[in-house]
Amino acid sequence: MKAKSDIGLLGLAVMGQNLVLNMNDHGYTVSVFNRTPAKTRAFKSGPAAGRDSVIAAYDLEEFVQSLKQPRRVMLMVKAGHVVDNFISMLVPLLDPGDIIIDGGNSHFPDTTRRTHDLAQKGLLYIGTGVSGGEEGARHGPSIMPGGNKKAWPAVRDIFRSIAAKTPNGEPCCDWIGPDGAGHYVKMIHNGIEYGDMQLIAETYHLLHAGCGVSTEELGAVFERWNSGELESFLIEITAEILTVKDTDGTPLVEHILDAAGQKGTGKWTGIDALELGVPVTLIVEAVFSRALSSYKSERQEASRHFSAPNIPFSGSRNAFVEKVRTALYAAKIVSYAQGFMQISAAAHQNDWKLDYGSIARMWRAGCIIRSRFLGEITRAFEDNPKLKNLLLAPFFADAVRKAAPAWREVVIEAVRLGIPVPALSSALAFFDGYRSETLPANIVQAQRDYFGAHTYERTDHPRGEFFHTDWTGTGGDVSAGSYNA
Ligand code: 2AM
Repeated sequence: MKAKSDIGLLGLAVMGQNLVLNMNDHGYTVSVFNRTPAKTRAFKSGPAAGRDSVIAAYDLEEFVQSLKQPRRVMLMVKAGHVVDNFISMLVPLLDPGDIIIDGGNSHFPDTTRRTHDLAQKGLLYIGTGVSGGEEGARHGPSIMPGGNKKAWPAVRDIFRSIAAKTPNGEPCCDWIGPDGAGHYVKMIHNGIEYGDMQLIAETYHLLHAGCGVSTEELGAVFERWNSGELESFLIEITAEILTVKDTDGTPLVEHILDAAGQKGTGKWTGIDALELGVPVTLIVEAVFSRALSSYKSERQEASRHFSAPNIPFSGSRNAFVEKVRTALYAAKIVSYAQGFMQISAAAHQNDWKLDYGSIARMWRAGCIIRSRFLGEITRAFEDNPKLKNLLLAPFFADAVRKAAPAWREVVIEAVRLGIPVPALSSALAFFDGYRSETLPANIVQAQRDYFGAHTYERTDHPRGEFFHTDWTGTGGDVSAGSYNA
């Protein structure tokens, strides 16, 4: 067969199928292959029917041979060993300079390993985050590629043409960085998504269960919020979700069991944050909130032992709704500030040079966390590429300063009513910690030195000088080794 396809896509689950159709819509000839041939057949005669430039292959060698050189093979298969298996089957069929792209939800250390292993074999590897679900894949996802930069010129045009576009028309796809940087940024995206979802859920809970605002009214509230600074895909779909009725005419959400599932990218973000020592409290709270929700039967039992404080909400509901909106906005700023702190720490650790403004631009459209707010984040990093923390950017500093009083009131009210707001309140605790010149870590250091001779630094001596005290008069003056977390 004469090689004629611009790219080959391997893995025809719905994301893979939709990416093929999207690429084909943009003028690219695409070869397709799937482990189960029946799915390839069904795709070719179904969604891809009538598309001569979608070429079905039923043999891996035939698939590879159908591609123009340098060959571009994109894997859209289950993350984990399936990716490694396909890579090892592809390697003997490819030539030096050919490119393998993994567009699945791979864990970034795997992508780093594969990039290096394949470079040794003369092959170029890209691990790319693809976000936006089925709809995004079909009509414009956010694409976050990283790995071997030598491969970028060969895939740049395809990726940027199929990617979502910002309101200014810029593609939500650019080169992220080496190794697993693309999958890393996708992982943080998913972690932030957990945080955003949890924050929205908390505002719903507080206003509904705490203040008695009906689900229908809340649908209208979220719709209103979506026309302001909170404008985002997640607020938009929440507004819509709240209006959907069950067969009996009552809101469907009120019949959905309150036990949240998770696939693991939020957990990866949390584990990585702990490894790096970055206080990404909000994402971790969101992961733990899902975990706590899954203790449904135990919670039912506990609810019989402990009742909520019997203090009804008093005050103006409308005014409180606006305060909750403000609190949500402030907490969201903290969440993104934490997410970028984590990306920055990883960049430092791995020696990646990342463009934070460009990352925010890639999330501006196409993906689940797309929002108006991300445009401001891009602007903040463009105004000051050396920005230490998003919270210190004038725009966000000003926004948080203005929001803080309402945010505090909301958390106080939630605590008073007994409505859990772990993300809203931990974001506030983080903010108060971050803005405090003095924290009680002196006590922690004294305790560590007392029981373990871990030493401490002094406020009246230069950093790096360590002291040990014989606190009880009975210890020695030998100190233990220490490190700063
Ligand atoms: P399938 O259609 O043959 O199941 C998403 O699940 C994609 O990954 C599908 O294309 C699926 O192929 C593929 N996949 C999942 N597990 C696989 C495995 N163990 N080996 C090969 N392909 C697999």
